[in-house]
Amino acid sequence: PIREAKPITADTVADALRTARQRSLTYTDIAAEDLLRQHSPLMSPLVWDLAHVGNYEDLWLVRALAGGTGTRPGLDDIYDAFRHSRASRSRLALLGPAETRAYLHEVRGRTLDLLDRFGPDRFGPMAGAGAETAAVPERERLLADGFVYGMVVQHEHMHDETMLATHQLRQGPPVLAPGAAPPPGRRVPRPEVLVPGGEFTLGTSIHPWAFDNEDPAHRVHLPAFWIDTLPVSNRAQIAFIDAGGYDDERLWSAAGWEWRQTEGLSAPAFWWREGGTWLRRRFGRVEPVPLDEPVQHVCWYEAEAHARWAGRRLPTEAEWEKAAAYDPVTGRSRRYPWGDTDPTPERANLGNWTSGPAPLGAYPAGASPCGAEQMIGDVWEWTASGFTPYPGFVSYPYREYSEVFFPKAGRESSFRVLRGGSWATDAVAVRATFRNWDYPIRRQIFAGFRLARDAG
Ligand code: AVJ
Ligand code: FE
Repeated sequence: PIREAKPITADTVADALRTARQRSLTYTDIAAEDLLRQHSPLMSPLVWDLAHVGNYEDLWLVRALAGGTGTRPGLDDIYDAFRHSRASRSRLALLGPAETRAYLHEVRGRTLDLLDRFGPDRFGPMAGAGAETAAVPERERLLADGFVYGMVVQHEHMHDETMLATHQLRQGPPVLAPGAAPPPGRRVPRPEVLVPGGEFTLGTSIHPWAFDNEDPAHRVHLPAFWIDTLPVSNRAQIAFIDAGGYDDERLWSAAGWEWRQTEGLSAPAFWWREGGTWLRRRFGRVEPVPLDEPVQHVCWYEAEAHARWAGRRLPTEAEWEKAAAYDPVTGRSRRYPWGDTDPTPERANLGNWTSGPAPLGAYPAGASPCGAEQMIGDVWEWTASGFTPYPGFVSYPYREYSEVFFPKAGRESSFRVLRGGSWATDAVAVRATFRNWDYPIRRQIFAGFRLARDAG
């Protein structure tokens, strides 16, 4: 296994918990009515997300480690994502904003007490792996390498990103402070890069905080392919629009065309044209669409149509991961495109540092071994792949994270895999092996795409 650059200690965990909580509280530091409102049928009221992260922490840290009935028994039903659809959550007997913050504070107090009891000495790396792990008592396994703390931290960051998507859908004047200016873009030396054919390792069996769906690592052979150095730009999406791409049925799959017709899709979400200029609304602010920025708020069907128009295709998730992480010199996959060290603001745009994607070419230091850039951060990238288990997948520690989203045997997935994280994803919640998924119609997420083609 890779030696962790920084050992995972109680302090590292406490810091990570604090950082995630700071985000959650910042995104919910708004008027009570804005927290309780259903801003879109696609999203939960923000106060539900907030209490849900506390409930998850209570389940997976307080109760899983210490036992007992929980910090506030009786809340599990309301905050169980599988029992109530997002659109129905505003009608539940939700905790109010002040009560929610008090609940989170109480749970966190218990978590920090537990961190003293189940401290770094309990986080020894998993002794052995595979078959042996079955013999490890459940709590020991949850604690190895701080896994369960990592799971809870990443879960909170996922909901923080979800809350940002809710903020983007919210009508009315801005309530979030804009972020820092991103680094400037630049023209890249080559528009596309070649990934030679051959085997590489997809997924991970050794990342201490990876989710079950990234595991097990396995060898995959891919024929040679070309992939774009950068994600598709707003400029290219406008060219697709101007070429009549949204009105040309031949470019769309049958399901995609049906959705395009039903929804009247004609541009990415949050865009409109005024005179000759494309404008967009971002978190309550109106601005001209910047041409040299990755396009976002497009669904998978739009990405697919654009790719067909361009005479290209979306990469599979295996292609995406090979382009992002495979190092032909060492023959192994890196944790991130640039190596195994944690993301920094020089290498990737993550964590809502900039409150939007950076211009294209802004991260030469984040290039992967094959020369692809901005693979981590900026925009989630739709891939051609459905969300299916890797060979030998075993659900851990709970089926509802991934397994229930996998298709039944012999069926196709209803979801498409997204890779690489967005500007809104925290650095701790993404890596080259990380797999996200959503329905091919979804546009409220911070997703764009990158094009590929066979090397013939
Ligand atoms: C991995 C982003 C698809 O938001 O539905 C949050 C993450 N799982 N709570 C989602 C998740 C449980 C999940 N995605
Ligand atoms: Fe959740």
